Amino acid sequence: MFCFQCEQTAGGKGCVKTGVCGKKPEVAIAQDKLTCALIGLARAAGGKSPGRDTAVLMIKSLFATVTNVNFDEKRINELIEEVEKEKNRLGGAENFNMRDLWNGNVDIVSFRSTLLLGIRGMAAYAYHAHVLGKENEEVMNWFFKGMKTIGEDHTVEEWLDLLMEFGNINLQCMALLDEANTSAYGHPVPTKVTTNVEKGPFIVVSGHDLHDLKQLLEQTEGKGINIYTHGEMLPAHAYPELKKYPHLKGNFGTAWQNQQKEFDGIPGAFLFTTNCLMPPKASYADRVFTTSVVGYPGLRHIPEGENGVKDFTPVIEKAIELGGYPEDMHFTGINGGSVLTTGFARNTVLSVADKVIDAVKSGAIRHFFLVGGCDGAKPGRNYYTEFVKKAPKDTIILTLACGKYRFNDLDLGTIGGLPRIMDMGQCNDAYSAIQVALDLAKAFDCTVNELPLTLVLSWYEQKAVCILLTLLALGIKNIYLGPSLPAFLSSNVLGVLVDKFGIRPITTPEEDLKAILG
Ligand code: FSO
Ligand code: SF4
Repeated sequence: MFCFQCEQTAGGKGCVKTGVCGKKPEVAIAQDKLTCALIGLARAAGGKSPGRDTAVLMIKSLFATVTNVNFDEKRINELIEEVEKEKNRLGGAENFNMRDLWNGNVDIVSFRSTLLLGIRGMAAYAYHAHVLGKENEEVMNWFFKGMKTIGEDHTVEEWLDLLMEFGNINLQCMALLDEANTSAYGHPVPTKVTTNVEKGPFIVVSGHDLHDLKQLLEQTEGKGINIYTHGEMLPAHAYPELKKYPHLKGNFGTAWQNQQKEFDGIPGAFLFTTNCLMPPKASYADRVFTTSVVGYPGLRHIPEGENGVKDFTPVIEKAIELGGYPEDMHFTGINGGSVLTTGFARNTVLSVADKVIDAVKSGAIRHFFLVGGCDGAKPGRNYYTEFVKKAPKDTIILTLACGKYRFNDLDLGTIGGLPRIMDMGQCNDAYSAIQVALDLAKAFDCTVNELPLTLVLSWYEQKAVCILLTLLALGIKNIYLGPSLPAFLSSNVLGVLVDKFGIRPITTPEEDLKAILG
């Protein structure tokens, strides 16, 4: 096997014996085979979507190769079979040669991998939008164009153009998902979320799929079962159409990499709607359920029925059987706080834009930091906690995705009524952050690069790759990136990104703050 798609890849180079994430070699090989078959499918389709069902198969299959999503060889093989069948229906084409996927000229492999991994990330977002009934032809077409092009030769300039074109398409895809989420559940509003768990049966919902959460909330209504969010599901509490359910009680646990410790011995059921699933320990595997593209051998899977309707009865029965805690339990975030605030998506922030602009003009707000991205297990990720703690009192921290669990239980006070930490949502809500930055730039009559704003990003998996490419396509410069740089960037490709965009690896919070604030 060979896999270097995520930040925790073995030795910072590549997983070759088995995945650090728990992915077995046979699964990695099946995922490569699936990828090569998808290139074949894109070829057979002539580099554009031949229709809705084929496009959904494309995005579902790509999503199944994202880190911590599907560990089930059988399910990957089923997808390969479906893809082959569809490819032949379209007249057939050669698959990409598996040997060439990660081998060859290092710079070409680097460009190819960067585009492929970005496409995998975007597939997750397109899939979430699709389950809410939102699809965009241009985005769907680009999956086929992108996958076809991955199997072809290009010059360095062409690869760079493709990456920028992809970044712009991913912006459209994130816009689509934003529209899907807000039209289904309303615009997020600032919401305080407890980390405590009440007595009685409960279900913890993880991942990014709001539609699954909504269905579960409906099916548990009035049954005496409480629902808690986990990880990237936290921002769900802020959507009016989800927060209206009184049994959506709070948030359980911290970021994904702590699940094996935090789930151990818990008397509740767990539902994984998307990444990030870790191999479950025997002590709690009986209460973990997967749905959608998520899979793990031996875990119970909730399939999709007619029109996307799911029957969560097995999860509900498990929660009732386990019974929950006999009394209310007190839990905290990693800094000891027990209240998390979320819901500062674009609508909320832009509704107080005048206040923000005045505060910047008067000097009350000196700088904004977007400290966002994924969390992970490496000790170096403490940088982000320290960075936020050490950021001067006249600065605001915008955040999104699961990296915020490093600091979202801190109370850093307010500036002119605005909280100093504002959680904009999930990783896909990078779209919200982009809209806020673009609007502020308009108000100040400057470019985003001229705003008193610095992006300090943490990456882990492929959704972070597609977001980064979108930021670069928008011309955003001088992004700080950590905790380590992607193994799939060769030194030449990295050199190009550094020259063109001023991307810089994080150093220490003190040094970086000094460099940014002068
Ligand atoms: Fe985290 Fe996992 Fe949202 Fe990622 S849960 S690491 S960027 O999948 O997707 O933030
Ligand atoms: Fe290794 Fe990451 Fe690939 Fe898992 S997803 S096999 S940890 S590089």
